[in-house]
Amino acid sequence: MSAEQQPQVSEAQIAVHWREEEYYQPPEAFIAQANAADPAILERFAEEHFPECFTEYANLLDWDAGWHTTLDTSNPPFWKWFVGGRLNACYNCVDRHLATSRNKAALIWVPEPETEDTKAVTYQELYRRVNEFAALLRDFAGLQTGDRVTFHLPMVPELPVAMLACARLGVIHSEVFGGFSGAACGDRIADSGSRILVTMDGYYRNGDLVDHKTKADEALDRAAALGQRVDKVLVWRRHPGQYASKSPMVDGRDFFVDELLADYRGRLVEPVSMPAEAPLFLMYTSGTTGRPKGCQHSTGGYLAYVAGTSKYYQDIHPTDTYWCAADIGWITGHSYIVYGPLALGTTSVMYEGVPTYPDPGRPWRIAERLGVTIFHTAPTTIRMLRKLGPDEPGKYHYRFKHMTTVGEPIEPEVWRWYHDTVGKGTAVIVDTWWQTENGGFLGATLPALQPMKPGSCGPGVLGVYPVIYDENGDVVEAGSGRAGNICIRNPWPGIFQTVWGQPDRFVQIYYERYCRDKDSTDWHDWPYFAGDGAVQAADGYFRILGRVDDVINVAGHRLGTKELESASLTVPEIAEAAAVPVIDELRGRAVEMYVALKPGLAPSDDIARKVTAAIEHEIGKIARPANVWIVPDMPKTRSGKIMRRVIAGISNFTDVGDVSTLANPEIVDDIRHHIQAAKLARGQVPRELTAQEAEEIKAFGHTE
Ligand code: 6R9
Repeated sequence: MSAEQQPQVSEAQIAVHWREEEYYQPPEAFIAQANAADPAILERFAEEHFPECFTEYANLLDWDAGWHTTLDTSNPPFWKWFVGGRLNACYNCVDRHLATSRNKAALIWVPEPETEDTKAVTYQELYRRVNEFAALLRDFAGLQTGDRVTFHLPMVPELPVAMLACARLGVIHSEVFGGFSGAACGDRIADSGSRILVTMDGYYRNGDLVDHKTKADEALDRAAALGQRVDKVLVWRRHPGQYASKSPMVDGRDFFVDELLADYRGRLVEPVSMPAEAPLFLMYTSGTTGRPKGCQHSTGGYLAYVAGTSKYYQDIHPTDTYWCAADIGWITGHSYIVYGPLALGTTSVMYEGVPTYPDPGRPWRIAERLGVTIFHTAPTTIRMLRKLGPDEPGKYHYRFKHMTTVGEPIEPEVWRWYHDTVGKGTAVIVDTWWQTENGGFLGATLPALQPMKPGSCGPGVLGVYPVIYDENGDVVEAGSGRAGNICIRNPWPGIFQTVWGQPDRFVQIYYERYCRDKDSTDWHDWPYFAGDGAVQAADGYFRILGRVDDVINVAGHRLGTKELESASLTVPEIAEAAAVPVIDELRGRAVEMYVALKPGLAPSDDIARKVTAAIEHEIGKIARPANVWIVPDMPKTRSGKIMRRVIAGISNFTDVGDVSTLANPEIVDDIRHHIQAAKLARGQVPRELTAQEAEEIKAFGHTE
């Protein structure tokens, strides 16, 4: 049969085989205290009550003016929530708690060095610090409502202080993950049009005081090259008064925040009453094509959504000590360290450093010492702690009532260790599936009302109605055992408003795929395309298979293949580059790069090292490839597209699939032989992949 005659069966339609996992019921003690313990809540959020059901979330906030329209669909898919309403996000997260909880800890910050004391920031103290910094941003930095400001801050209390200060002024913040490179920060400064950068001299990571300010200089150079001038760099010092960076302060441009603040002591700034649909922040994420996307989140809809989901899914009560061990530079930290928990007036723990520093008992020591009741982390961290300290949790006397997992699919064996050993069999687990674009959870179990099932996130959350479509837009029925593209049929308040400066891309990437009628203003015609493959069991629970586009999820961070490839191409010797995922026991996925050299050049370790350095420079250490393979040529289609699924198969020792449509099929065996021999020699042969993993590798790059 020639290639043309073969039936077109897409990867997503292939049946997925694995055994169904058994349910775990929540403990009675948990149910007795849960915020959502009455099944009537499921009824209140049933589809016939949409969109009004979300007033229940909005009513968790204080509004300066009520809304006249809960959901405005007049300009699809640019949905507007709570139109006419006005509020201030900072007021809701800080000021309104003063009356009852002035001296309660809002944040408890745990520095990485165990010799340094833990610091509690009370709501009163947070109020003071946020007001002073807001005054500085307004009067010294000249920021006004609607301006953008970029932060490149690590996990220190100064980060939530800066976020809330912006929220107080209606200034749009854009935090770049501290681990990202200066160049990556510069790209985001330019894209968002920020004139101000807020950074820090250094921070602790794995025992070292990392020099961070140097990245600001690279960031500004990059931003300038892209046409964006930064007027001021505001530098917090990890130890006020002592400068920890080797990078010189530039006169008239760089300023120490601790020195500037002396002029703003005790200053108060009125919270600016913002329209519900005013942007609150940007969070950049990777997508299928090169340029990162600035996901723009709203004030009213977003804050209502994270408050509601924090209450019912995180089960946060005023008496809880809640620790989300994510980074605030990731959407999880924005929604579930800062905005959600603080909107509810809880105590939110922040940890500066690496979970395994100085040993894998560290998180459990923190939990014991602070009396943490709710713990929230990612599968990559759970895997690492399980590998390095499988018995450590048993040595500490903490007691969690609730644990969350987020960021990647969790393997059922890892889930069970989390449940039995970390949770000591008495905590519920909520596996939360969602994305940067979504503001808050999309798929999860209501912990007291819906049983847990290892490896599945559960059904759609309250007021969110997911569906799986096949390539033709037909519904893949629950229980059919077939995988497809998971979509959300309806808008919800946490959905991002647009891609900053690129509204066409917003529509094209997320809505065009399954839109039924572009002229329709009925939301039913505009399903949201999430870009994940999934299967739905007969009970309605979803199991997420991973990305269907060319994004590699390393330890919960989405890395675009195009970004990795563009970074490699900054090395002058490189002619072509392709990035593929390899299954990695700890990080979920790791990156492998395949590069081809310009004609006449000989392969060398030096060139491979340059590629690694370029990726670290352009994106950050998180993206460092596990291997860089220099190959004579890439497997390509007749139209010249690199077939990533073929090289992904080689890297993972799986079937490379049909190569008959390649322009150069002979290259495949050649590369396979060379690379697999090298991996054998390096002791890097992966274990046998699960059905789910094999499926993902086979589907990688299927959009090509
Ligand atoms: C919050 C966040 C989003 C991608 C998403 C999916 C994967 C996230 C998951 C999960 C399986 C879960 N993902 N949570 N996969 N189970 N509980 O992670 O945002 O960084 O944008 O990543 O992460 O593939 O599409 P983001």
